[in-house]
Amino acid sequence: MNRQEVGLKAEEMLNELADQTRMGDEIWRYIYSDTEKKGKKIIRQWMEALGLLVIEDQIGNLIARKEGKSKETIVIGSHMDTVKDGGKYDGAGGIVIGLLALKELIESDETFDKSIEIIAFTEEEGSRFLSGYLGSKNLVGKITQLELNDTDSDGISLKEAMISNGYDPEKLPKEKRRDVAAYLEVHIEQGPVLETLRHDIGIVESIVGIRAFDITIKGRQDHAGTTPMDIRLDPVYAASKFISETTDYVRRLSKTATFTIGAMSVLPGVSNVIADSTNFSIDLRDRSEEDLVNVTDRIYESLGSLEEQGYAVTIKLLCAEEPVDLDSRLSDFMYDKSQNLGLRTMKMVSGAGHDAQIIAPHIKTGLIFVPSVKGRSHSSDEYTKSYDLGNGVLLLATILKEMLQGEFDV
Ligand code: HGY
Ligand code: MN
Ligand code: MN
Repeated sequence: MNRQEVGLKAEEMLNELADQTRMGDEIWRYIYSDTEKKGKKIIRQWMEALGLLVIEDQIGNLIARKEGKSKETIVIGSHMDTVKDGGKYDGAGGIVIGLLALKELIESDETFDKSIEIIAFTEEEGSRFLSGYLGSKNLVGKITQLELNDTDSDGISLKEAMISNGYDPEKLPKEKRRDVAAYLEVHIEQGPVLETLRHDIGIVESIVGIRAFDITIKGRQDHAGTTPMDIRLDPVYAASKFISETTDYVRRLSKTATFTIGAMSVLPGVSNVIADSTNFSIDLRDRSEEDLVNVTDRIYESLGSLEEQGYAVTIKLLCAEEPVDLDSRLSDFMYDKSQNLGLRTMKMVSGAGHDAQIIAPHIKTGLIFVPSVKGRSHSSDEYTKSYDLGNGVLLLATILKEMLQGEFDV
């Protein structure tokens, strides 16, 4: 395989997918959006060009399959959705690398002991439904009422969105697929470690746990000029104090925890009015479940004390994923394969969430990182060099060949 050529082909495919699925000048694909539908058409063409049988599952994941001698299946893939104003590589990079690795294997005309599927998962990011990871949750039968009742910014529930897009919530599986022997995902690192340490490949050993909240603090709307400072119930002031105190607390508690307020709004949002309410998101992550619980308790405590001061506080827990260790035998096997290919390889922890994290507790899972230039991601500056995309294809094809031929007994 000519790594450079394959890497350039991957880059060309990612450019096409990005350019065809912009909303205005932003890349944004979310579940059942027109841009996701357009993206699916492109990915389906790529899958069908490999001669694969392509179907959609109960929630809208795109699944392409090549039968092997046995029904036991190796699944590869990643997510086809993006964050709002996202990059070209997050998710889609793993789908394209998977397709090009599969193309190498199909062209080598081998018949495989196991079957193989490549899946383009929907709504990993949760940019429409904040519970997120919906496609991979469907693979393991973990879509519950919590997800089905989750509502988007227009108040439409996932259940209603499924029905209006022709999917039947009643048909969602209640348990994991029994025929999947292993899941492998290639993903951009979305951080600076591989580039800084000048490595080609990261083999992920564990993925941080995540807690996502939606918080509303309601105070008392008043005149900005005539209301003395000491009798105000200003929700923006209360929120800012909570955010800075909790940020400092997280910094003191752990070197690996992250606490992010990515979205914030103020109502009625007028400069000469003390706000009625403020609404904001919390994204809390750490590799230690104990520290996640510790900070979560602190969040409830701090916001609870605002109620005693007269504020009304609503806390919605949107997503709670535990830290996950990936299969060590599979990681060791992938590490060795990567080293044998002459790729500078290191083991690492993922600070980003992935479909792999949802699947890992139920199915043997491996996660491979390729470098992100300057560690940038969830931004239009996201970039991975074609050379590194080519390495991802080479490594995945090498690993898959052994797994499909039963030389690595999953
Ligand atoms: O938020 C994350 O880490 C992932 O991109 N969903
Ligand atoms: Mn992402
Ligand atoms: Mn991702």
